[in-house]
Amino acid sequence: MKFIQALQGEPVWPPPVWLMRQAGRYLPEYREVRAQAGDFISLCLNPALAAEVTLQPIRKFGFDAAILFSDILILPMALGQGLRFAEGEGPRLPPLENLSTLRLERAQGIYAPVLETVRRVRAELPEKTALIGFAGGPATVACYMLDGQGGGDFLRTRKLAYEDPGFVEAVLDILTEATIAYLQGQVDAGADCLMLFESWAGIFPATQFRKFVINPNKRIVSALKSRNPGLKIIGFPRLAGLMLAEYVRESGVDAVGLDTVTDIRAAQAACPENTIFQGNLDPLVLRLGGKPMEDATRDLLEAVRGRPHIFNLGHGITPDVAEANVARLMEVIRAA
Ligand code: 1CP
Repeated sequence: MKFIQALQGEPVWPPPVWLMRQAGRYLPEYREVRAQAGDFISLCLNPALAAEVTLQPIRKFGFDAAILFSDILILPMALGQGLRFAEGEGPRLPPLENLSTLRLERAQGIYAPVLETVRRVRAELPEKTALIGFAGGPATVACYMLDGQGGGDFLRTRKLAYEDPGFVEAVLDILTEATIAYLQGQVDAGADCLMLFESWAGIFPATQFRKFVINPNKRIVSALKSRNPGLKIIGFPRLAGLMLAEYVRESGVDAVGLDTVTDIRAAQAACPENTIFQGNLDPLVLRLGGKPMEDATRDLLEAVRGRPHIFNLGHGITPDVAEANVARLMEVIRAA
């Protein structure tokens, strides 16, 4: 697997590639299965359909890795928090008031279908294609649990971080334990490596970033690595800014996803010598295609030549992307 070789530090060339949200609404075959499933949560909890949409982009574009089709909010749902996806608006949860709502011991039974999806996908994937299991980072998942919706403001979470840090830390503790068990379940079911999505890491000031982002990520990484020798874990502390290097040093992740705004050369200079990066093409150039996409892709390839790297976007692919642009992107990378 080229993807795992790169994570082991081999400068595989051209670099292995996958795209965040590679299964999704830009694909007509995804929209068809999504309609068949009814709603998004039913799709996530239907192993046959979730496995199908995980495999669709691999068949069409030959990415080097598949990512389990699920969502970071399946875990809080499994812990007992209500969850629905408002059409066109994203997730809604009843903002968490009380820890006693959360039931760690019941979660496994509720997310069991997701682990079955992992088993099915691994059985059907080509041997050379890696399967990425994932969870949200505890801080990011807590943002949705405490505010009840996404978008990036998370005012209640940010206020609680000052006014009732004990409550926030107790939520993070529960999430950290639950995430370790959930990700271990994915490894046991056949995931070849793992990714932790800390998509909202960048909303916290430095002292809170250390407590709420770095510490829980470090606990998850060390628990999983000690139980699974050789397991590779990718972190994605989005919008971490100058906290990126500390995150990489302290968390113990093997590779780090870069968001769109981060200059990869600056990240290379700031992080430890052997850091492996994943990213970070602007999702907008994938939508634009043509010269903007090809120039930006070649620039990024130039910046990573001779190093182990995992080619990806800086954030998820948007539903308005033309499939032909994705196919062309693959040609440009493979011709590097
Ligand atoms: O209408 C639809 O079909 C639902 C759109 C959708 C999809 C395709 C959502 C709702 N989630 C997903 C799948 C998903 N989410 C995957 C699957 C695999 C793949 O990448 O192909 C993954 C890994 C995620 C992870 C996820 N969910 C993150 C972290 C990555 C990121 O985008 O930063 C986050 C923040 C979520 C929450 C979420 N789920 C869905 C939406 C629209 C959102 C974001 C809400 C917000 O704006 O805050």
